[in-house]
Amino acid sequence: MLAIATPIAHAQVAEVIGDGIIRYDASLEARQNRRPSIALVQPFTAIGDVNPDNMAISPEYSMDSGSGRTVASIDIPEGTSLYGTGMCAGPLLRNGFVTETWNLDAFGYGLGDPNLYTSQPWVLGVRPDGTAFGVLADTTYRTQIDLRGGITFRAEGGNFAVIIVDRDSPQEVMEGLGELTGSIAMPPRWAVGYHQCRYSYNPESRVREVAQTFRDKEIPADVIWMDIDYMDEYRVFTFDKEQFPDPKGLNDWLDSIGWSNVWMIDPGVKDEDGYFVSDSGDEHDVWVRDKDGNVYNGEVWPGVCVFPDYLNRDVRNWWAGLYKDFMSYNIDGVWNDMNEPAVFNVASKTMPEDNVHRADPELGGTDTHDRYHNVYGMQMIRATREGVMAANPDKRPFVLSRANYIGGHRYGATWTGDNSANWPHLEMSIPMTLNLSLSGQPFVGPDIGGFAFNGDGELFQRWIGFGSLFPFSRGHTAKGNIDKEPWSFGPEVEATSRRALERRYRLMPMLYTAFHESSESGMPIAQPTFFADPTDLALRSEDDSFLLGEDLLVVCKTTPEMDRVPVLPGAVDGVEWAEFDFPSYDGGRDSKDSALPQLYIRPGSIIPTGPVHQYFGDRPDQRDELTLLVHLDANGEAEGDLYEDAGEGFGYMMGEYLETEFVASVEKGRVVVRINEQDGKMAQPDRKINVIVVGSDKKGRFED
Ligand code: NBV
Repeated sequence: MLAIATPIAHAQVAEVIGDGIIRYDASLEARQNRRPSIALVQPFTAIGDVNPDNMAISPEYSMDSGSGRTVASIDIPEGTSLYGTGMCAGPLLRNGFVTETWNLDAFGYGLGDPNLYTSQPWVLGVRPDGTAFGVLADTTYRTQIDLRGGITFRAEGGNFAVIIVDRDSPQEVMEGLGELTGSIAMPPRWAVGYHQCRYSYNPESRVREVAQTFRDKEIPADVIWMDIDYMDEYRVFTFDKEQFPDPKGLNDWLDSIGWSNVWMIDPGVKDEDGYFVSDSGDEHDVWVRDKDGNVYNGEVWPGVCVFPDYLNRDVRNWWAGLYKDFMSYNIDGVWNDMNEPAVFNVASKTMPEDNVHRADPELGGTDTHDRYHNVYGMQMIRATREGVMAANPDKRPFVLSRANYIGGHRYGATWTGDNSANWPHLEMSIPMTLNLSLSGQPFVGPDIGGFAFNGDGELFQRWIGFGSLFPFSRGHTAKGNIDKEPWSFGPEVEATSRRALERRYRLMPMLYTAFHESSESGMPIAQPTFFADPTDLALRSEDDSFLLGEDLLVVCKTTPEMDRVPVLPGAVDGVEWAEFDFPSYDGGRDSKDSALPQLYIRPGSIIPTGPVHQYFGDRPDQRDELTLLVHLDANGEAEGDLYEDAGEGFGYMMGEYLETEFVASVEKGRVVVRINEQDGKMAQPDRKINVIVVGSDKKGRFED
């Protein structure tokens, strides 16, 4: 049928809700009846009115009579580059693509699939002059994002607000998104380390074997993961008595050799009398119901299941309460999988859209699944996080979620789901990580090595080479596949993997500082290369490199032949970005390795680095040594920040941290680094501070 768009001419209304942030509604009536936002940190009230006709970037609302969807079209200046749109399998630059928000168990996904595991109805636009804007379609309903000419959102569920952030740079727009949707909490420091997973490490002797091998081989890693097979026949919050007879003993032992642990919990609860989660859920009336008011049943791993209605506060409290006992097994972190929610043996792969959620009034009140589908996973991890925090009030929570919605970064990290062990997926994992970062989820990364299929050693070493520098860095693989630990492909791949992970751990001071920066401002941790110079059009579609924080450029090799030439940011006032690698460190072995990405440092920056360590806490004083990498700008100056705290607990919220700004200048032909400013109550450690000058043969030193 021909779709006819009927314009709602000039009826739209606009209000200022922040600095350079305007919220539009289709009409005054639409504004008055606007549904509560689940994306935003708070409802935001108007701080001023504007005339939408005068705005450079504004939506035109219409109705698509064919599909019944509400349409918001945004004209964009010619030459604007578009990014974001959440989790999308394909290149960084999103112009010309059409995607849809509808969380899906997308095992085996591939290039160009319209919808994957998470929903972020947000587009970042960068104009040719480097100024930028972001557009949020503030709806949880299924929404098509059409970037074939301008930006068009076509949403089910009637009217929705469009929020536009218009600022001078893409970085400032990302800060605007942070103001709107909040930022991540500081994770425990162990979660910023490397994670090792597989589906599954079982029985527990295998967990011990893998964990011990990392330590024996001195390959840095912090976290080992227990996938679904630890459970008693997939019943959540239980343990298989034969394979995992003593989970607390296992976790205690892991602790003793420096490992943190993460255990999986799915939303599908086996519908079974006598099983405590099922019985307790029945008693508290927590399950999602079908259109006729009966408890909804769907099949997942344990067989016929019931599903908690996380949209409801009482249900979230009930779910959170389940973590009290669970966490007492000395569990550190929780992985919520299958929370789109995935349902087996149905064409939709999820629950019926006319199922009913008894949502809190603040979330929108009782309504059907089509409205709440995209936030089911987000509300699940919200409840999980609350439970984990209540069980361990002195520890920072770590939760990983497969499904999510824009704003869900407030509750947990996300990964890019069930990718495949092949070159196109390796390549895609960079732009996927970046577009999710640009959609407000900074704590993100792919399954390193690829989940589905085996792949070979070459693929693995290339992937861990740069995957070790993603904000969330985890190796994983599916059941039935070959082993994919760093040593599984022989000594050469093992050596490359060790070097890759040693780099991550050496860069930890700057990586942790980037997490802090993100937690303050919403700034992505992995940033697209064009952030180095948003006016340089040549960088706009660079897929093979990324920035870690602002100052470190990671240039990856994503084809088997290593034959692609990436576009690098140009010189800054005549000074090039300087290539750097850590000097040899173990008996003369050089860390230079052609499978590893090249690292470049921005002119004018100071990057704090530390010694190689095997895990968080393996040195008596983690902050006992600091090496500052200095690359001077054209004026012979450089600066950089370092954020430090205990890496655990909430003391940092009470000022127990140390933020240091270093500055470098040239004095009598030598580079001298000094502390310019310091903030926080944490004592300055008594440590040696080395200075390495990069891109010049000048010598450098630190002076108090
Ligand atoms: O729990 C098993 C897997 C898990 O390893 C993977 O990471 C998730 O994305 N899970 C999906 C369910 C089965 C996948 C075939």
